[in-house]
Amino acid sequence: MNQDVYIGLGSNLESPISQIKQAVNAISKLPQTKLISSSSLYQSEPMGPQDQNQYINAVVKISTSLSPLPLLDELQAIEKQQGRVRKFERWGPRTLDLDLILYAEQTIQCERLTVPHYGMKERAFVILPLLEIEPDIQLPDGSLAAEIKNTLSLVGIHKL
Ligand code: ROI
Repeated sequence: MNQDVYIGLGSNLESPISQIKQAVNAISKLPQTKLISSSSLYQSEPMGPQDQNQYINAVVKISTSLSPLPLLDELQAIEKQQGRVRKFERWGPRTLDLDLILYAEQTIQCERLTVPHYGMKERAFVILPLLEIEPDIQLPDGSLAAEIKNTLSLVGIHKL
């Protein structure tokens, strides 16, 4: 069965704009998957340690028959192909971060994966691009992304 899935992309190292474009292209080629839409790119101030570059963020919508964990494996393989090195530092800089933010209307809690993404309601760099491609989207708990946006500071983020 095909499911609508939203993926958040972020990069602040090694030509972030190219990293994001390359990742969207790689996502569009995943097995059993169709790219439905992709947001504009957004430049955003880092959340977390401030001694790192600004981020480029985007969200894409796919339709896929991959189950959540096989899809997570594919996304982590793309991160690795694009030179992501996992560091011990929490919230440090990264060449590419691919987050499974929503998987249909499912709530998933397991060791490797929490869906919806645990931080998405606090992150303008997820909510703004998500709303751009899906203005009416609702989270599994019934909250509307459009209402979440009203609770967020939009300082330090702009569409490119
Ligand atoms: N900050 C911004 N602006 N964008 C991100 O994608 C991002 N990703 C992260 C942390 C380090 C929390 N900060 C971020 O993982």
